[in-house]
Amino acid sequence: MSDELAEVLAAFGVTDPIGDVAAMTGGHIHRTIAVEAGPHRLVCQAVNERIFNNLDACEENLLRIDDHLRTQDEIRVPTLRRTDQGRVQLRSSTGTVWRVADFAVGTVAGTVARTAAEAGQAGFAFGTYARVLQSLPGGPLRPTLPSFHALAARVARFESVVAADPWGRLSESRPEVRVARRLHAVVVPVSTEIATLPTLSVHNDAKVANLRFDARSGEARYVVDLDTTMPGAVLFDIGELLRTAGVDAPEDTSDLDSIRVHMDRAEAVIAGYTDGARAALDVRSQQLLPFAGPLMTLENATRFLTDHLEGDPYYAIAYAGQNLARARAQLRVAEVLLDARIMGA
Ligand code: GN1
Ligand code: MG
Repeated sequence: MSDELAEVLAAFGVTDPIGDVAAMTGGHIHRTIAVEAGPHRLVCQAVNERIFNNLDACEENLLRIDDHLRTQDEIRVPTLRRTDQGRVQLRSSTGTVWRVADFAVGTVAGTVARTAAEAGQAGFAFGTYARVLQSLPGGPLRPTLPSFHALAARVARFESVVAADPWGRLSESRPEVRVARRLHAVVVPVSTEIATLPTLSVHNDAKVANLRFDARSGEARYVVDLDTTMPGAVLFDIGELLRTAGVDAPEDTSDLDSIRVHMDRAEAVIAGYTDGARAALDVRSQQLLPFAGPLMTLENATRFLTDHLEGDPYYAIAYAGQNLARARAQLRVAEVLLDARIMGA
């Protein structure tokens, strides 16, 4: 591993001796490590190619986003190191694809929002990101994960896994399957309407954990995890923000009674987002807004439950049953967000 790291860092122009190496555990998909090398503090990411199997689309999008965001200073993204060939992804001699970025010194990772101010910051950051990307030269970004937020297709897949029950985990998951189906009946029809809204370049994974906050001021300064930035509806990002900033329970909490919507934070998310985007929502998005949080949350819950039933091939887990715990908690979050009928202030 350290030989591989040295090889990768050298290709990205860092030849100093490697010091501390520590795992960064926030994400569920890639393997990410913080590395010190001489004066450099770096974030090295081993790309999960099973999931991101269109590396060309990722490469092209990341280069375009990086080039464009460097022309302004309203919102930052981690500076990606480039090889001599100008690439941001490199396959090591052992076959893993790596990216290397400079660590955002003076910032801390987000988790969930704990105050309305923090929720507003999170909304503002992702709204600003979407607005700045509207002037991206060269046409729309490429879809890196096609049909990423197509709930109906996710539900079809879920039902086929329930029918096959390949790991014999259905019997322990029956209550969750029942709740998921009840929510699917309500939310899938709305999701097909949301799918007809205008698309622009949005983040598509706009959870608070994909932001980095200034350690002193609390300002949301960096948007991270850019590989799903591609055409999508603004409501995808607002919905994901409501899931993670309107509710403050950990994603896999077993304390379901602690899950409730903080309306002040939910309203701050929406106000922050539209401020950052410098645009009010269009009429149809405004009408569908109460479903944005339930849609994104139910999509996540359905994916977690599918993954549990399939033997956890997709999301990294820290303990047996974590995907079922995530599904159970997120189903409750979807219910409370649906009941809250969030319309914005
Ligand atoms: C994954 O990579 P990470 O942890 O930021 C997932 C999102 C889910 C999220 C749930 C490419 O995001 O879609 O909403 O977990 N990313 C991908 O926390 O599937
Ligand atoms: Mg992430």
